[in-house]
Amino acid sequence: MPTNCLKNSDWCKKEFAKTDLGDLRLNRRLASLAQDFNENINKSIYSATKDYNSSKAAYRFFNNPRFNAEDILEPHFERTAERMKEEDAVLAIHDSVVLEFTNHKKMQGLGTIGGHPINKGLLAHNALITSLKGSALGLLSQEVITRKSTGKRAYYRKIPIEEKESIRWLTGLRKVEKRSPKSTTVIHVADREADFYEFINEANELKANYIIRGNWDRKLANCSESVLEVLKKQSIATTINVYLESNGTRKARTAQCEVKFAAILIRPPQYTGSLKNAAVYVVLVKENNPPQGIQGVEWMLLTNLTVDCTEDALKIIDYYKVRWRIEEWHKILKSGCKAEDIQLETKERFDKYFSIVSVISVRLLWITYAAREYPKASCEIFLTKAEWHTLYILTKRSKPPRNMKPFSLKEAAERIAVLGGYRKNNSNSSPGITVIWRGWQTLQNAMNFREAFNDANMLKI
Ligand SMILES: [Mn+2]
Repeated sequence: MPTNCLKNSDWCKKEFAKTDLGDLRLNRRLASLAQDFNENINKSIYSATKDYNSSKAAYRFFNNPRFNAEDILEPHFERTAERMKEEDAVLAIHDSVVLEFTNHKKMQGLGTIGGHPINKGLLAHNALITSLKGSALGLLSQEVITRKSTGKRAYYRKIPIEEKESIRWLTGLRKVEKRSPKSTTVIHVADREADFYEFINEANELKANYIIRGNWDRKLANCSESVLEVLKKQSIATTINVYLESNGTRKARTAQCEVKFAAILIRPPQYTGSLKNAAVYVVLVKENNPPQGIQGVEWMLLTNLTVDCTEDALKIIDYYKVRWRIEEWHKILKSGCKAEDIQLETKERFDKYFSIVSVISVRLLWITYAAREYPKASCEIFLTKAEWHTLYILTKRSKPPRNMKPFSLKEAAERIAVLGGYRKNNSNSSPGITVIWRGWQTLQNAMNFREAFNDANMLKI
């Protein structure tokens, strides 16, 4: 259990305590803005701030050219690194999320986002640190990018990686390696987008561990076969059940998959020039009998972690499955924080706003999964006494007994989720991220009422 968790209602102050924006007032403004957004995660800047003056101050803060989004995130990166020190090994999950602002006609600094050329937006590339089991410890890198249209593919291949958009994956890798405590092993995890030779090469150069999903079958350096041809000849190591969450296009289901693994040597594509061959382990997860008309699971996982036995292969699969956390975090940013609805006129202003809500939403992700990883821990690691008392009253409709002990983390998360519409249907189920952020918002509203009634001397609880 990380003892240096993001704690109770003071956590905004603590998380941003080491902020140095060059002016004390700015540092304080940041902490109070973070507090406002934390209490109003789905609201506009106007309605999240307390009054006209504070919303004016918020806009002034975002307009201030003397600091940038990375200055805001710096103290959070440091806190994340501190939390990492308590783990022997962690995952650094890298991924990009598209933020669409097509209807924000006045916003400057937008780029293409794919699809129709009329669609405009930004691309946020992040590295989310989690425990090996998937509790979020924080971010260690964030970059918001304006995409340019890339032109012809053949030409694009030839330009050096430093000028390509995919440089963001290397930048993320370098930043995480630089900011990580030396005592903690970091395993970088990414989806198919990171399957390009420069990424694998860079990880090897930095002596960084990676697990990425292969995007295509390739010929090997030391024989005439391809990766999949080599795997075809391998015997099945084991069979596993993979639970697939529902997403926009598929229903949730459990897929029965066979697992194979092999050690291979891959070679750089010609256009990269003089890069060295790379020794890689490949783990294949392939669904046996996918339902009719549905494309079966087929993950070709590439890693530089040693895979000598079935146990090693299963570990790689388990770590890769945690990658899904970053997709859930994207969901909180978009559906929970409604980051795409925010009205700011330039990319620079948006970047600053985005860095703050990113930190807040990572905490909600942490609550969701810490409750599963450490169910018996006290809820006081993320709720104040007033908060869990209020949670008791809201969900029990009665007064908390005297000398009542704080809820366990699991029970508190479940009660928050109930406020967000969660109905437990079997004893093994745990609430997901959507009901948690909705419930969190309800609890924060209740805290506001409670404070107002207390201030008005109309309520003593
Ligand atoms: Mn992706």
